[in-house]
Amino acid sequence: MKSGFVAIVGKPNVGKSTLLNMLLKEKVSIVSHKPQTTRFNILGILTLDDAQIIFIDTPGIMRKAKDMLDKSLLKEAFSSLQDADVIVMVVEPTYPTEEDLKVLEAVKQSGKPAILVINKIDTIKDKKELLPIMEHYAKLHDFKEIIPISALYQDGLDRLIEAIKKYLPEGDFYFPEDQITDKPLRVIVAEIIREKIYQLYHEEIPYATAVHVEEFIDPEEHPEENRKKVYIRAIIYVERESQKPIIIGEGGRKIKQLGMAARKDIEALLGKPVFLDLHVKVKPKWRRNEGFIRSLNRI
Ligand SMILES: Nc1nc2c(ncn2[C@@H]2O[C@H](COP(=O)(O)OP(=O)(O)OP(=O)(O)O)[C@@H](O)[C@H]2O)c(=O)[nH]1
Ligand SMILES: [Mg+2]
Repeated sequence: MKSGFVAIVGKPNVGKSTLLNMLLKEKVSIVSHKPQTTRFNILGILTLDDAQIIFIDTPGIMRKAKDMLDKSLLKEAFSSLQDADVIVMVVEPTYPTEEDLKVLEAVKQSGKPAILVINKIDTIKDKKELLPIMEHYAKLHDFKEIIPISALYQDGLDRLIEAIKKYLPEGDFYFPEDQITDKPLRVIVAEIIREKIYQLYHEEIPYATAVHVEEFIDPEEHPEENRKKVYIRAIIYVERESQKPIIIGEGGRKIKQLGMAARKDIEALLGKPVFLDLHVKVKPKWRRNEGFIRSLNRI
């Protein structure tokens, strides 16, 4: 038996979370077209016949931290390298940017076996363009393997899994075979709401928003509550009073749209009808508040 931890690292928006979901064939990590979607490390556990691969999806490593939230994202991403047995560094099919080089520096320093994944190859017409990029990366670091993939179109994923297995240590499974993530349901639900915020709102709003699930009552576990649906009360935190009406929208239309989109996904996840009760609160300068940031993924 082989088992171990595999950190998926890279600059923001390269497709780390997409890759995790596609490898697991389950959605455990949220995805958006905007950078800096993932805010904390999330485990995705893939149990095979002969191996358990525990992926760590991480926040994108950005060039410079502007506030406490950025610092916390970087801290999470770098800490995954300490925990990893194998590193999967994800890049786009281009020559390295400054951010890619910053990621590479951390990979080098970790001293761990690393596989380079060149993602989004569906976006390049002539696959020959990949060769000089692969050669360039091969000169920068002694990667165990360099594997071109398209996470979105599930191209090259089997090859990646086989490569990871080669470098995993021998050992017993860490998690029960049916467990797919370390995050409690409440955190996943808060993340689904945040994903819809990234999809529905623009500019600063997604970045100024945090979501916390305050109550989660499943009638199957609490028959005394006399409810028909799962009751979920979630707070959407914004930084300024002026952001509240933007979240709510004219006549409450925008938050209704948000609630409907999030509820659909949460119901699919739980397989039960849900009553989603959304509230908006102002938490001034929460992005500078370390304690608050930390509390968000520890419900
Ligand atoms: N064309 C194409 N797009 C992809 C592929 N993989 C991911 N994407 C897109 O890239 C964008 C970012 O994907 P994410 O998975 O959120 O990226 P991430 O690296 O987790 O981003 P952060 O969490 O912000 O660091 C989304 O719009 C994805 O649909 C791919 O193989 N091909
Ligand atoms: Mg992500």
